[in-house]
Amino acid sequence: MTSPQVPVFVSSSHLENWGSVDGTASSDDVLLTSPSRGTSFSDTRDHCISSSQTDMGVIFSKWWHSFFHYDEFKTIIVGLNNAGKTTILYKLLLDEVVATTPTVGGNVEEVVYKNLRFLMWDIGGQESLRASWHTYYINTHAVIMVVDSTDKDQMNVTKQELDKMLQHEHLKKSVLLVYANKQDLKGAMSAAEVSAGLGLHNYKDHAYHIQPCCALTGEGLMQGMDWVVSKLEKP
Ligand SMILES: Nc1nc2c(ncn2[C@@H]2O[C@H](COP(=O)(O)OP(=O)(O)OP(=O)(O)O)[C@@H](O)[C@H]2O)c(=O)[nH]1
Ligand SMILES: [Mg+2]
Repeated sequence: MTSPQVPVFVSSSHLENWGSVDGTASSDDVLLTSPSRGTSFSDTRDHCISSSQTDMGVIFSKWWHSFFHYDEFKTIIVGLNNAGKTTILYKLLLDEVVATTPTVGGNVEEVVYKNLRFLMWDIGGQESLRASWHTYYINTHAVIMVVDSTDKDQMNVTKQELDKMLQHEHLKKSVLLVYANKQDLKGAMSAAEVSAGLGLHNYKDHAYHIQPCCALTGEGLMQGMDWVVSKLEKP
């Protein structure tokens, strides 16, 4: 396995986690608007970065952005619970595997990759949260759907969620990247099998790409992002 390419620059300036403390997923936990920038984590976070790191990130990011201007692209990371969304988000952001717990609400981070700024919304995939996914769709440039490639039993559920999503008017112009995750595990479906299971060839109105990956090693993650960049730079 080759080691993953590290993003050109990552910023931890825009770190926030939202959700309830008791772990009970509820649509009331979901914010309709972007959380304010630079807020330090609350105790509900499912990974650890100190607030001083966050403050330093804010200062550095402001300085950085005073010299360089980036376009910003909104990206939502969706998929069933346990698919690996949060692991992928923080692997992209920090190039580290963080310990996760099921996300209640979500995480939002800013990742700069190849001079493009991505505001990435990682949305909890528990069943009770899926009904609220649509509240995040507005102004989305890219949808990243993460699939646990070992979870054959739930492919149909994932397909139904994807069908529903892509019919939503706010996602009409979004590009779709599917990460066929957990390729390191025995019995994982290949990208072609995941693609067939999701019926991706039926999506005539969306540019899509399926990328096999392993969030733990990072293998495949950058290739997926390269495709997103190519589509957003030259639609
Ligand atoms: N073997 C293996 N495990 C992975 C991989 N990606 C994620 N995991 C593990 O899968 C579990 C779930 O990962 P999360 O990132 O929390 O999943 P999630 O999609 O954010 O789940 P929700 O927040 O509940 O929606 C964790 O134990 C991860 O370490 C992978 O590529 N390979
Ligand atoms: Mg999560």
